[in-house]
Amino acid sequence: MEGALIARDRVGVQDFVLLDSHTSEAAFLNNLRKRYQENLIYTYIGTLLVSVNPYKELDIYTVTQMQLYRGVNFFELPPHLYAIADNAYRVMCSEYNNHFILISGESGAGKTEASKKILQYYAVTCPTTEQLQVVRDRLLLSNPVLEAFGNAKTLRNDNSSRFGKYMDIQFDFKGAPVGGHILSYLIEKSRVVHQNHGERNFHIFYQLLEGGEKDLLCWLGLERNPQKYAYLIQVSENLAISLFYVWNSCAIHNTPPFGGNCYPSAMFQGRCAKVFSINDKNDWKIVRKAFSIIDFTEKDLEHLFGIVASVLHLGNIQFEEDSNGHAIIRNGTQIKWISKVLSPLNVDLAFYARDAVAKAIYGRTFTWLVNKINGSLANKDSTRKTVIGLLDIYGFEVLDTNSFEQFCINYCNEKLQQLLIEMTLKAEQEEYEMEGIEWEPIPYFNNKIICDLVEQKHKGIISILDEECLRPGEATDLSFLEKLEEKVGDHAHFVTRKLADQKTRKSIDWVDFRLLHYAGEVTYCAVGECDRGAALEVLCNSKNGIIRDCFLLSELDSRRRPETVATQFKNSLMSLIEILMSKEPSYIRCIKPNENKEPGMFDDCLIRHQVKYLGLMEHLRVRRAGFAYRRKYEHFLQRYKSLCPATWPHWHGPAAEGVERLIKHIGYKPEEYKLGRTKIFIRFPKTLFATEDAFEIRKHIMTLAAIKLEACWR
Ligand code: AD9
Ligand code: MG
Repeated sequence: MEGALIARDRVGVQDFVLLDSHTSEAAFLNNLRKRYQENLIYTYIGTLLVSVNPYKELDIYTVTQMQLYRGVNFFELPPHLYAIADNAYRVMCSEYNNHFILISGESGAGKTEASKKILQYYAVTCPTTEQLQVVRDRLLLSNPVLEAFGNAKTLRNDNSSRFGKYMDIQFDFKGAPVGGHILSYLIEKSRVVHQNHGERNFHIFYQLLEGGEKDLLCWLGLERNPQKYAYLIQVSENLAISLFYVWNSCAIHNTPPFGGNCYPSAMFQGRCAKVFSINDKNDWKIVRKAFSIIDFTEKDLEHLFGIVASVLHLGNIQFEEDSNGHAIIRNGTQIKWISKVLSPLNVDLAFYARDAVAKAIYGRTFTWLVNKINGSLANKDSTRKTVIGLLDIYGFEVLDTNSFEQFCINYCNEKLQQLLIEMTLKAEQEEYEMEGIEWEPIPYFNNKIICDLVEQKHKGIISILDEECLRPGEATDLSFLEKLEEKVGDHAHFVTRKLADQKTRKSIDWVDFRLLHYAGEVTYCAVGECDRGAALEVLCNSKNGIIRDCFLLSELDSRRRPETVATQFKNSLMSLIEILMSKEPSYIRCIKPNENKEPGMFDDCLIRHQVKYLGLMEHLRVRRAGFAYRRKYEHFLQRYKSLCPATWPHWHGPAAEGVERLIKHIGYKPEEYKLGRTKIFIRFPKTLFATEDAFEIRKHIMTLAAIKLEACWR
């Protein structure tokens, strides 16, 4: 990790490493609060950026500000996202390697805003040509489209990402952005058919109804009023299935996965079509424009909006019982295929299957959308490119009712916390050991134990879930819970509700279990999810091109046993971690200052909790106790060799010896550095700054000399 920092702020310190007092939590919070109250929302811990959501527009994201940070070592200016972005970019250009910026923090902490601001920074400051403007615009405009389909108002965040996103920005050898690629992770499909009170469905539904042109709505058979659509507002009659394993299993079974269990009765939808902070009408215009730039054809859009409308229509289908106990459609016969497909079911199951179809359609359409955007961002030329990846995932969340999706979201956050620990705390300490540098180990909480609890082969929760899915018809909520108890019951981070509510439990409580996550305790309950069901065949034969692409006939082959949802998610996270591990990291840790989305309000208790679980104190201790910078001998020598006559222009011996000569010549004091096996370790930022300044002056002199020489020759 390289870079350089110095305290230049008037308020507190801009790098926690420079706090005078010992590294107490109180001092840490004081500094964060003092700065936050002055609208200084960014502070460093070494090269890691801590950001506190201001919940108001600040004047620090202008083009002038961007230009200010461009090409400047980040110690020279107040801490900023742009400094992190610029540092990654500069190292990428000079060392020609790949980078990623991991943005983490809980729901509403400011991750998505940060990632958009970084993308804008690259769009404005990187070199470009007229031809490349198109790529730049597409990169930027992929955001409103994906947000329309993948974000929603939740209680915690009016624009909450309900999918995980990793975006690679590809740069050519001149440092111009020439393409991109997006990986998306598990969109929260259950939101399509159900939202908690005070929350909304995905933005696109409201945008289409509010902003959609009259003709378009007419063609889609939609009315403008969201209150008309069951999936957007009303008390739904759909079912919550108590089987935990159902979450996962239905990707592999074609039968509705229950029988004889008890269901909670009505579930309440969001009931909040209008949100003060959201202008659906305006957002619709932005999304429409974005579609045209990202190169969607009219046919694509026709199909896409057709799907959005179908989901709304689907939600309005009501069933009633005929004399045989079979479901028949109550309100109209216009969607005959639905009744044909669903009528062998009883009414409860028909509602369930209806919702399952709606979720499956939406989920797969989202994947189609990402692929389509990727097609338009793809760079076809085969010259080598370097990338900067931006990771913005859904933040850790604890809701009143936490289902499979929260389980996946929180597991994903555990994995990223683990990555950060591996790449910083653990890696840092191991590096000292490997390099033979004396070091007093700093204790820290390693959440690997929780990741293992979830993902370990044969023994982890996902494996147990999968096993249950192999026993359709036999597995029940109880058997699943008993399996969990048997296999992970005495794990320190696992508690079942059975133990907690011994007396009061009803059978439905039995599916509750609690995980003690790194960021807090979460009780998970089960809500069913059926991906497929009997309607699959109809969907495979649909006239809508997108639907046909999304539901392939080959899926009807019953010999194929696709992976369960949880296993798919686990595998996609594993490959994400692999992608990240192969790149140079930068970290942004976002903090949510209060639960009310209120500007200026610094809730000590809430922030202390985040500082704790994000491991910021441990990070600071490791940073303070250790060496601020380290560099491979070869790289250090290559960069600074012009500062010493013995190493300039070439040093022929081992790089380590060259570095020793070099630092002796420029006067490093013994307490300022240590020499490891392969790297030089520099304790204080100021030592590196001085060297960097000397290098800049030297470079300047050499350039002038070269110009003079050239003039003489002419
Ligand atoms: V979630 O896990 O997707 O639910 P995020 O992504 O961490 O969450 P988001 O970036 O969406 O949170 O920020 C939430 C809201 O805080 C935004 O909609 C803005 O209103 C507000 N916000 C966040 N960062 C900034 C900022 N730098 N300046 C001004 C901000 N407002
Ligand atoms: Mg977000």
